[in-house]
Amino acid sequence: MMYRFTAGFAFFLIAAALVPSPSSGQIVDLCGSDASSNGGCIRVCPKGDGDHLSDIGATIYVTVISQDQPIPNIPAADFWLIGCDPLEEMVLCSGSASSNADHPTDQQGQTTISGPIAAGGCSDGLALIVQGIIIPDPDADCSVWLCLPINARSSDLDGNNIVDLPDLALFAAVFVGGPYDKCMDLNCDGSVGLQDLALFAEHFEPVRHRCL
Ligand SMILES: [Ca+2]
Ligand SMILES: [Ca+2]
Repeated sequence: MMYRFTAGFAFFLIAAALVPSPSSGQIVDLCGSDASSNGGCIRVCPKGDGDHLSDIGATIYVTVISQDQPIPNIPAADFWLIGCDPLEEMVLCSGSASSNADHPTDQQGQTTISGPIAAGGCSDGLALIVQGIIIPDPDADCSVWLCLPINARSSDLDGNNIVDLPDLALFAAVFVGGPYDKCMDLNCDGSVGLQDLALFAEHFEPVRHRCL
């Protein structure tokens, strides 16, 4: 599933970074923006009916800066989240609005992201994209992505954005004594047990849990 973010997607990110924002006429300053969250373990689902970030106390607070000036009026739909590590990817539902901001940026360039995330797969840490640009970490001289300490887990274990029998087979293989797999540890408590089975079952409805 790691290949769902392909070279084409990377090209899109690069191209977007070179284009001034249509909403503000400014280019987002990669090294001036910031985001924070208390972090936590969030259950995501392709249908977008998993946890809300606010439910787990992990609301993301964002400030978007360009040329040392805040950028107001960036549309809520211009924000979305991806997994920090492309090798263990959280697979977003294409076109979903479920990881967008709560509202456009205000006069201070600030907004929040507190809703659910429509996705499958698994990721330790989430990175934030604003208008096609991945926000870098200001505490690391912007040399790496800013990685928020939010671990995403989904019943869609194979990341094809459907929760169905192949996902159940993957879960069962670990549940009955297979080696620990953090992606099956749906409550992020360090083991795979009955609580994880219950969480898996909540979203095991093959027909309903496709991307919207
Ligand atoms: Ca699946
Ligand atoms: Ca667990």
